[in-house]
Amino acid sequence: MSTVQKRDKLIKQWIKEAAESIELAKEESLKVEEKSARNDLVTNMDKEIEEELTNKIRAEFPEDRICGEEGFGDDLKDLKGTVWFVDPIDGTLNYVLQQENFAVMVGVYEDGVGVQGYIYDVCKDKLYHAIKGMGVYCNGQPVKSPENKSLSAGLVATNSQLMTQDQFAEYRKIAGKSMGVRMLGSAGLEIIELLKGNVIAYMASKLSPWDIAPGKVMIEEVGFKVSQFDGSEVDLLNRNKTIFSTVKAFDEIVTANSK
Ligand code: 2AM
Ligand code: CA
Ligand code: CA
Ligand code: CA
Repeated sequence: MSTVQKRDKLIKQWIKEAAESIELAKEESLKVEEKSARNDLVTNMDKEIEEELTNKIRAEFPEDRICGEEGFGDDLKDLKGTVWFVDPIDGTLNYVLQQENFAVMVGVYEDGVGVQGYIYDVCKDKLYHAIKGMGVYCNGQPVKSPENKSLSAGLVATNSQLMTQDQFAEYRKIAGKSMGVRMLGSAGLEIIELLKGNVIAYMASKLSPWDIAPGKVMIEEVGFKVSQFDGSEVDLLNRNKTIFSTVKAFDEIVTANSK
């Protein structure tokens, strides 16, 4: 079995185990803390799942390094070798307020190149994954490639800050050229919407490496684009203003932005 195949089997198993922990925790009361703001939350489950995942990765792949949201990973200064990106619960605010619309996400990169990406919609029991060069799958079934639609032909997904902060007024104009705006509150699930062809772009003002890395593998696998707002490459060591989109909409969004 190749290393990629071994990782694939284990990641799928570990993600399902994480979901089981989340299911079991439904019976207990969540411990919720604020991070950078009153709407930036972390729960005991975010921490427990990241700790479990990082322990499992380290036991099987001791040479690899980990970039995780809740601090159980390594302090990365570069992307050399094999790097795992772990977001234990993507959409924590949804997890706390809605008990749905959140995902467990894992990405694996080799020397900065995305090799494997996994996004598990826990409540819908849908595990999306991509292995570079092998297509995108949902629960093991190939996902049909989404259509390359233009900005004016589809819906645009975004995050709350783009809608509420004046510094992003330009993006509201771009969204205004689309058929309409949609917002789910989970970067991973927005990326799945793009893969399914339900939206033609997802624009978010402040995404971290673990928000971007798993979905980037999938979006690039279907030939779509991932970049910073100005069209430059995303930096997986820092936060990014990020666009995920069809090729047609990408050109329109970046051109509108550089005017
Ligand atoms: P999280 O739930 O893992 O923190 C919400 O718009 C989306 O943006 C979620 O995917 C969320 O991931 C992500 N996000 C990134 N930075 C955030 C922040 N500072 N506060 C809230 N959500 C953030
Ligand atoms: Ca968070
Ligand atoms: Ca996240
Ligand atoms: Ca998270």
